[in-house]
Amino acid sequence: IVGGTVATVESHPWVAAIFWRSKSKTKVFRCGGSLISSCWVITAAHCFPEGSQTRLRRLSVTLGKNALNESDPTAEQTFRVEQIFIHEGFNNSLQNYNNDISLLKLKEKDGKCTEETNWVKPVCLPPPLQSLQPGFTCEIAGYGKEKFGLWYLSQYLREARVNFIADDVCRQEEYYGNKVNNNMFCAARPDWSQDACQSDSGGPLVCKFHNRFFLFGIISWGDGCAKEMKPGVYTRVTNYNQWIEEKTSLPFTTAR
Ligand code: 4AZ
Repeated sequence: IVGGTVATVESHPWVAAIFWRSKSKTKVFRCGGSLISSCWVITAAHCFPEGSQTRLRRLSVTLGKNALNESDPTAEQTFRVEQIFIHEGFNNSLQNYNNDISLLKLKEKDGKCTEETNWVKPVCLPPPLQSLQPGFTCEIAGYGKEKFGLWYLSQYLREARVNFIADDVCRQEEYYGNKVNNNMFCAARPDWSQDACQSDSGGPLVCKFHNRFFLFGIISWGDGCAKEMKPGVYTRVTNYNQWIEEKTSLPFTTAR
């Protein structure tokens, strides 16, 4: 996160940290994610370049994490991954980030996955095709870089505010032209001071309605970070309600 502030996980209790156990047994941070129900975390597809060959036993997911390199047993809940679904339409050999969405099923421990606490709580999914007004302010959070090209990640969870940008604006040549399709949307600070950055990907863009947070975007890509006319690009979650229901067999979009 560029230009944001340190956040507590209590204010983003759905934030997931996805780790990969390297050959030398160290846990390497891979991506952010969001808890959408007790056993399911949603993230970006490009977090798994190995695709269907991803070795699940190397993955772990921690919820309730404030500091990336310290553990807090009171707040944190860590799980292995039982199943991974990478969107069938994701094909990054084209480097186009279309359908940049995936789901991780957490492996139960003693018959359950996450337990709701002050630090761990799922986010709501917005109704299908629910749109946002240009200029509407939402929040992003992650453990990613505070500046593009730095060699280290943030030590703490950080948050920033970005505004939804109209599709026709983001498709102008000076922005991203036809690189942005309907499965994506753009968001940025009007003064370009805050943005997601490297290793924030997979993490949440949430917007507040009627005092609840809804997951509208998954941090996906961008040209650099906090660069003028180069907004962050997010997976448009409202295009995927049916896909999510299909994979998780959970009804997310019935009346609430
Ligand atoms: C990345 O590499 C990345 N400024 C994520 C978001 C943005 C740029 C890069 C948006 O994970």
